[in-house]
Amino acid sequence: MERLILNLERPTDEPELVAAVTSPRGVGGVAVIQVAGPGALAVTRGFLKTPSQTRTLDLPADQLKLARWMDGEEHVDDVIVVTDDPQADAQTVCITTHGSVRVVERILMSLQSAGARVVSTLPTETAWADLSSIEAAVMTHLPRAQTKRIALWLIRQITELPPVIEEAMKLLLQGEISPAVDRLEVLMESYDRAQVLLDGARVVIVGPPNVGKSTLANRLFEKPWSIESEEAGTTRDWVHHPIAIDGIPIVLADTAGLRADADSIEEQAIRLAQPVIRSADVQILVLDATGPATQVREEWLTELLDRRKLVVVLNKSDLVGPDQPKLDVSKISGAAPAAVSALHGHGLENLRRVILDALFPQGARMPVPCIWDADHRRKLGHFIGLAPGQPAQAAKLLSRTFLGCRS
Ligand SMILES: Nc1nc2c(ncn2[C@@H]2O[C@H](COP(=O)(O)OP(=O)(O)O)[C@@H](O)[C@H]2O)c(=O)[nH]1
Ligand SMILES: [Mg+2]
Repeated sequence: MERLILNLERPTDEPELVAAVTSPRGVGGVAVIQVAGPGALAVTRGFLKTPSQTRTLDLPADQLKLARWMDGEEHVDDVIVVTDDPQADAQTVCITTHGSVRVVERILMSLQSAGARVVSTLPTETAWADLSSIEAAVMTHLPRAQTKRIALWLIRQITELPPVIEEAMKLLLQGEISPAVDRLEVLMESYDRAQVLLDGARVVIVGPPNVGKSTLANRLFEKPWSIESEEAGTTRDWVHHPIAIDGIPIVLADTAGLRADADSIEEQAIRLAQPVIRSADVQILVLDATGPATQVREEWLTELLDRRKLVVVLNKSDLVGPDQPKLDVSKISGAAPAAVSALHGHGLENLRRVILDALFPQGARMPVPCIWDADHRRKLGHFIGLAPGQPAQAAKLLSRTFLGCRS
């Protein structure tokens, strides 16, 4: 069986034939695949027949055509195709298919077998030739937006980014290098935040067995996706799903309880979860509010958890009487723990706020203006390097990259 290989990196700067799904991921009624680069039209046409299958399809510029996607004898799907300029060396061909994951994958496999490299997003320079570079970068990354708020934030960059670039250019031309560089560096720093907003922040729930991690995860998932049980050691794999808090996309993962006397399957689950826990943007450590302070093991704090991204949750707070002493977690975290009852759904609004505060400890949550495109970041870094020695050249390149129309 042929396999679809998704390339996330661009190895060369040479123009090349690439294909990408440019509609949002997931199951939808339709999906859009774009093929761009040298020979895009010829390669795509090799798979297209007229609906009656009698001949290969004629594709004039900018005309939508209904066609049959044939891979050898296999009728994969009926699709709608449009291309920009059939006479150009490189074209962009847009294929609208049915949304089934299998149909999309099958068409990508056809294209891959004909020499196209399948990538996660089209390189900005091969797509959207009639748009400005900033508009093209918005269009390229828009399918990554998982919430309406993120889509609107990205679209706002079209109007908010040019004034800062213009201001930096003006400063450069006036010889005010340092303030110009400061402005550009603020943009550079916004890149990592933009990736978190576009891909979803990674938040993981950890803690000892039976403290209510899965019950809490299900509350935050708003679906019973993780098994809750009185029996310790029930969660034997890590379960993750996308959620949104205040329009911020998050991939939330529930993990197996951390304990030393786990059986072999559980032990594997704990081991598999470790990289997920370590690389998370926020770690929610769930503890049993009625349990002893010894439920937290010293080695988690030294080996697994990171105090800078830790949120401590005292669950089962419904079982703590008003006169009972509170579990002291001051040794684990400087911040006050969030008291919740996952079972009864208490304290969740506060917890959601605490999670966002931990995700974005400083600066604007959704920076405007910002840089989100890898190519823009690379070029901006280069221009910052040029600024002290060749400010006029840096200003010219800034203008060409960010302000001009590309065709
Ligand atoms: N009283 C009370 N029980 C809870 C709460 N959260 C979870 N539980 C119970 O604790 C047990 C273990 O829950 P589970 O979510 O499976 O814990 P996990 O092993 O940490 O994932 C189950 O019987 C839950 O119903 C809570 O807030 N209050
Ligand atoms: Mg569990």
